[in-house]
Amino acid sequence: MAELEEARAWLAAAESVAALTGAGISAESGVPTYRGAGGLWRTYKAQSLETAEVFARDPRLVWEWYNERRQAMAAAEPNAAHRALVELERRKPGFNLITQNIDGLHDRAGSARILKLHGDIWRLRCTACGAAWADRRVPLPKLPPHCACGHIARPGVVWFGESLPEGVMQEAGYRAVSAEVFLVIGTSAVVHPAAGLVPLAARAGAKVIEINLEPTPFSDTVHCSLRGLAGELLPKLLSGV
Ligand code: BJW
Ligand code: ZN
Repeated sequence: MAELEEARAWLAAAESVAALTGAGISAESGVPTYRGAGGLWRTYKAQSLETAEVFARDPRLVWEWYNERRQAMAAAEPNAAHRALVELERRKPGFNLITQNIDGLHDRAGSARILKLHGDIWRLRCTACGAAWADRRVPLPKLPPHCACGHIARPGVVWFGESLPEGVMQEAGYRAVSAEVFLVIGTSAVVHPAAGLVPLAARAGAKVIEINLEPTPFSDTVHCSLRGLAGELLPKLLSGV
């Protein structure tokens, strides 16, 4: 596969590498994606539970959904693609991982520097005082969970219409424009502002390498679009880099 060889050469020569990951990187661990075949949002019910409005109306209902997803994610193990990015971080000190995922599998694989654009399902945040904390209990003993101040806590994730965690997008933008090679792995690249990092990196001169089972809005314009499973292609791409 000449394309893969060329992409590997770009990676080998680069000091500054960044990756943007999406739900597809965790699909082989058994965590469902959002869109596409088998995606969570193929059912109307799931998507409608991931909004601030529904949470305000019925926090228990929303928490039941998140509690189920936490159980499924806790049972999942990081796969070869997560592990390949840990190895890349070890070999390239200038590597930066930007993820849209909330499942914590990059942390569990051992990646140390992770910019989480859409939060983390293993963190909770108070709806009143803004306190935030880690809670990995599965299942949560009482729904909805409460903050020490007495108010209801919400999942520490970002829903549509909400701002991304402060400073994280700015740093991700900086990493994208500083990268010589920008990997885009397992994301449909339709959710903004995350998707905007792809053209941002390209305009700043990065070689953009996409790995996805299906074409995305950027497949025709990236420098290299590899079609297949992240857990197979990523270790191949990074071997010997
Ligand atoms: C494989 C594979 C395998 C499968 N190997 N590949 C600019 C333009 C247009 C709209 C907007 C804009 N700026 C903001 C917006 C609005 C909105 C937005 O983007 N809307 C568009 C969808 C139309 N964005 C927001 O609201 C964001 N906030 C924001 O912009 O704040 C500023 C603001 C506030 C108020 C007003 C205006 C501006 C927030 C976005 C939050 C996203 N939240 C979610 C849910 C997280 C919580 C939860 O899970 O419960 O994040 S949505 C969901 O989508 C989740 C994901 O992180 C995100 C991206 O999905 P991802 O990762 O790409 O997954 P999939 O399923 O879409 O794709 C999987 C891919 O993998 C597929 O391509 C497969 O082919 C592939 N694949 N198996 C390789 N084995
Ligand atoms: Zn509180």
